[in-house]
Amino acid sequence: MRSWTVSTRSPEPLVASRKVTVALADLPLLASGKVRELYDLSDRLLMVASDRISTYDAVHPTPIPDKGKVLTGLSDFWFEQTKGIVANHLISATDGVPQEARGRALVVRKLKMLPVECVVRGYITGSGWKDYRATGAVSGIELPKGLRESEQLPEPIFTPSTKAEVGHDEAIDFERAAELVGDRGLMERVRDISIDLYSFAAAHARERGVILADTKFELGLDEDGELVVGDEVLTPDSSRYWPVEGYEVGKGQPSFDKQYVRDWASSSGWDKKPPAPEIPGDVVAGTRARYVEAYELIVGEPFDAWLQRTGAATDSQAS
Ligand code: PZK
Repeated sequence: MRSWTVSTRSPEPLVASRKVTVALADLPLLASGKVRELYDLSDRLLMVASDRISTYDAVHPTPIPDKGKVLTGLSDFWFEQTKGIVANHLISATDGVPQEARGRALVVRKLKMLPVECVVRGYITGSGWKDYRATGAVSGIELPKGLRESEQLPEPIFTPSTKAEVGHDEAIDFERAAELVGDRGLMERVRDISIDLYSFAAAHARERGVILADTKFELGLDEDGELVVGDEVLTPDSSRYWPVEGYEVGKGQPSFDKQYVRDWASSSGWDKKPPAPEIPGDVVAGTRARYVEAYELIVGEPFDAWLQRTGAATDSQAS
């Protein structure tokens, strides 16, 4: 009896490989959020960040040029910086990314996502401030009395929430999060990893003149059952970044990226209910500059380096 060895994975391709143009429009859309889309690449996913911006939970009809590329570049940077803390879902910002999406998209691994949002707060603000004022606690964690709005907490706290399909995520305590995940030991690891990620990023940001007030992670399990951080990480859309300059306890802080839009919106007469209005050109330009500034401060290189590295179309390629 002869036995045959059949190689299913030859070390070299039998024919020269060629670039296959994949159009975004031809990919199956797996999920879409207010400002991003997730496409199915069969064994992987393509996460695409748009230039859309939301304020007061409403998406404006006016895009902010390059916002999606800035957020994707920041996410890529943080994935690289934090891979020693926890594995992440990033595969590539180039291989498998369609030309039209270069710079604004990442090819990522498919995960089994945990059914909770992993929020970490280093400062008391937003819904955390609201809950603290009402109850003295956030997500079941009792906080010191007498905290003032935007004050730094004695240590970062893990304040999970549920993933709401529509409307706002609901704050839950650790025990409820453990129930939803179905494994208390796993949830303890998720909490500790989330706090480590926040602490690392907050220290990095603070050295560059930016306060990372809070952030939200989404973790999942890979095919080997290993914990992996997915989604976008430590972007201005998943985090509150405040400029150190002008930081003042006792009041709400201006957002690093969206404050021009919020200030303009507040003075525009808009009732802050959908539909959101068009944003004037000068406000768009100022906001784009803030996003690019955030990238350059945090990553420490020109934003153009990201565009070059990913083969993103530049103005000179416009047709
Ligand atoms: C996944 N979302 C949220 C919704 C988005 C993102 N690596 C992964 N594996 C499986 N599922 C997801 C991920 C990630 N990340 C993430 N929904 C599913 C979401 C809409 C648009 F870009």
